[in-house]
Amino acid sequence: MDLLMRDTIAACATAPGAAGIAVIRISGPLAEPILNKVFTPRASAARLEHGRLYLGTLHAAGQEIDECMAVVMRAPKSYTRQDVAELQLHGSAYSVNACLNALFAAGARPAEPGEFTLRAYLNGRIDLSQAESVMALIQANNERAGQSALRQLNGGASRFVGEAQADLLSILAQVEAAIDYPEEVDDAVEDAELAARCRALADRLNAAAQERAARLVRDGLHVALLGPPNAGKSTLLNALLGEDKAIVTDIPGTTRDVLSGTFTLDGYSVTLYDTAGIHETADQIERLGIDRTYRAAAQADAVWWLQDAAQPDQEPLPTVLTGSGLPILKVYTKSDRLQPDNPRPEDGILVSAVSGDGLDELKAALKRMFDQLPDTPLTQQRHILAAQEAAASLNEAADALDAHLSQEFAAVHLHAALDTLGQITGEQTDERLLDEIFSNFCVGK
Ligand SMILES: Nc1nc2c(ncn2[C@@H]2O[C@H](COP(=O)(O)OP(=O)(O)OP(=O)(O)O)[C@@H](O)[C@H]2O)c(=O)[nH]1
Ligand SMILES: [Mg+2]
Repeated sequence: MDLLMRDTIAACATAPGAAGIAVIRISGPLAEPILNKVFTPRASAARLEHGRLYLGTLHAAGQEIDECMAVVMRAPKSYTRQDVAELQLHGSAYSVNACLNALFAAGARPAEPGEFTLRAYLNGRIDLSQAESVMALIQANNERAGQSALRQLNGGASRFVGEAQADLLSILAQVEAAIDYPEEVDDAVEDAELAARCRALADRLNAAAQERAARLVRDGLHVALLGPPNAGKSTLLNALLGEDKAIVTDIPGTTRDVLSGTFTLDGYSVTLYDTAGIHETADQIERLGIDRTYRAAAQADAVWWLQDAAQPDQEPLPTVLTGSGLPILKVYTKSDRLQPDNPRPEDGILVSAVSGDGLDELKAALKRMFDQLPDTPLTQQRHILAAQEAAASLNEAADALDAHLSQEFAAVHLHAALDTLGQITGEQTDERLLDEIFSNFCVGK
């Protein structure tokens, strides 16, 4: 990993494949001279103006490659805070490769994944949590995930961490004052008060580190559709997805493999898993399918137990499910086939994938799961783990204070908490961590 940033790097920032345009980025001290070697603006200009788009030609070794647009953004007013040049050319593999080769021949080197954003971070334009939010924003596939990444890009996580650090520093100052001037403080009163402040801050960090909420915002809700064969699992999956995804027949045991599909509800993404019907069977393939059903359930956030409303107790709800702690919703299917004198099940939702009855109720049940989610300032796994670790150190500091050990013990734990919080925004970091974070980026970002 290049932390010195003396090289000039170049990469295609748009996705590969035929497209209207592709954007190629160049960043580094030689960005402008390298651009000038491959690009000639149509209107002659002594020097390209900052931030202005020029139409011109792209050429290499005397041969024209493409007609394109180019812009120069001079340091520090650029994404990386270095000199940056961008080319917009036609999005063909030919144009992009020819352009990149021309840039490399002119002195640029290929950028590593995330290297532009790494430079923005190293130059202090954004902190580490903001750099990670760039990646989250690129990967967001639903409104909630996008909005949460944007809040983080605007410094949401950094602000929260900054406030926690300020609080922690004020506790630490008091602890260190007690170490330095023991004669001036009443130890017992002071210890109890400091311990309470440590615990309150630990609680705040733990409340912000809601793994489940963060994952649901990022990846959406995962619901496994389980039930006896022919209950109508595949039909319901198709109805909710609005597409003919799973095979439906009146033969029990149609579905063998787990099949999934995703739809968007109220800005959140919901992934449904259609599974093999659960029952006693000697059929080897079906048995393997049922094993997969249980594995899908174990990884889901909730299970819908589907049964034919006309014969609800055909297969008992498996005890492994009831004992799993997963939220289970009973769904009674094929309501369109119920006769007026049939009893209506009351401990679940009655639906018909054929008439569409009850589907809104199912969606409302999903929305309720989202509505219960707390609004958390931390949405990335790495930040959540760091916040939990800092909270644990704070509680250890509080324990030491409560036990009236020398305040130096508390100070050690408080310093550890401070370091851990600093990892979120990147004040405390090492090359390994940066490597791990930025290697997950795409090239060109
Ligand atoms: N009338 C009516 N028939 C339905 C409804 N849902 C499913 N069916 C029928 O019930 C039969 C079984 O449906 P599937 O969706 O294949 O059931 P499954 O639970 O996926 O079954 P397996 O994959 O075998 O476990 C098919 O003939 C469907 O057309 C419904 O809401 N109303
Ligand atoms: Mg099926």
